[in-house]
Amino acid sequence: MKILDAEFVKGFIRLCDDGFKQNWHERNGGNLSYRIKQEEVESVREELTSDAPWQPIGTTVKGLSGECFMVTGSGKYFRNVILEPEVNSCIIEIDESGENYKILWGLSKGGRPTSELPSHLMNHEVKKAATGGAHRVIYHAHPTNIIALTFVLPLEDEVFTRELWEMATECPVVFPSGVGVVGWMVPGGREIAVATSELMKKYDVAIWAHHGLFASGEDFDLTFGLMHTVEKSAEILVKVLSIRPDKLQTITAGNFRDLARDFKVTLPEEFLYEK
Ligand code: 2HA
Ligand code: ZN
Repeated sequence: MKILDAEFVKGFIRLCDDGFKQNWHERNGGNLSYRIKQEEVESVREELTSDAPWQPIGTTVKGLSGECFMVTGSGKYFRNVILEPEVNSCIIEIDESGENYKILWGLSKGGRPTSELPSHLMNHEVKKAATGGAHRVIYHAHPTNIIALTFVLPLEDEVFTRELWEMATECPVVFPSGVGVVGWMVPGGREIAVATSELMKKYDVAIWAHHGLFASGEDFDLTFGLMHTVEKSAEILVKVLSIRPDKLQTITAGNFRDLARDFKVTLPEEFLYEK
């Protein structure tokens, strides 16, 4: 099969376009990676080449050795992925040691995989282990309202989770484990990758203060939907805080416990503190 005919490639491209249309990807902002299923790799094998050199990832992901990923390119624009996927994205393979990658397809006019490759791969490693292999997508975007909130709310998991949950009844059902927050750090390196992947052991969403958001999920719909839900909730909170600094009424801790019971989700008590 041709790579551009494969369902996973179509899903990857569609997410990039949807994200751009949401205004989450100014210039080259954001990046996306998908851990390709073995049968999907085989289905497009005719277009993969193995003569590119191994290059260092910048961290070690032993749990991903031999895996292949589709990833956006460093410095590439999300809005261009739909026009020229083979120029703006690539398929890479991880070596046995988990320390190097090799490009098998794409970036046809040159370039490297996303500058956030260490964070993407360390998140994949954690999520693969934590979900028995179910999670396959890691998505980083720059949604305006979540970023705005990182200037006015305490950078604490408990505060962000509770405030976002309160903004829409569906939120605790969509992200019942909550959201984690990383204080401001230099992006692109191993240090922020370690901090983010540590949070991903517990959460499917990690906020980077004054920068953006990472979301993890089983497929493109769930991962995009998670990003969308979190950012929509942040938008409501920004509007509420813009109208007045306090709420006249809200969803209470007791309401959340009732919701958890009826919707059969577990909501950790650490987020249901009395205010
Ligand atoms: O420019 O979003 O975090 C890509 C990024 C870096
Ligand atoms: Zn970014």
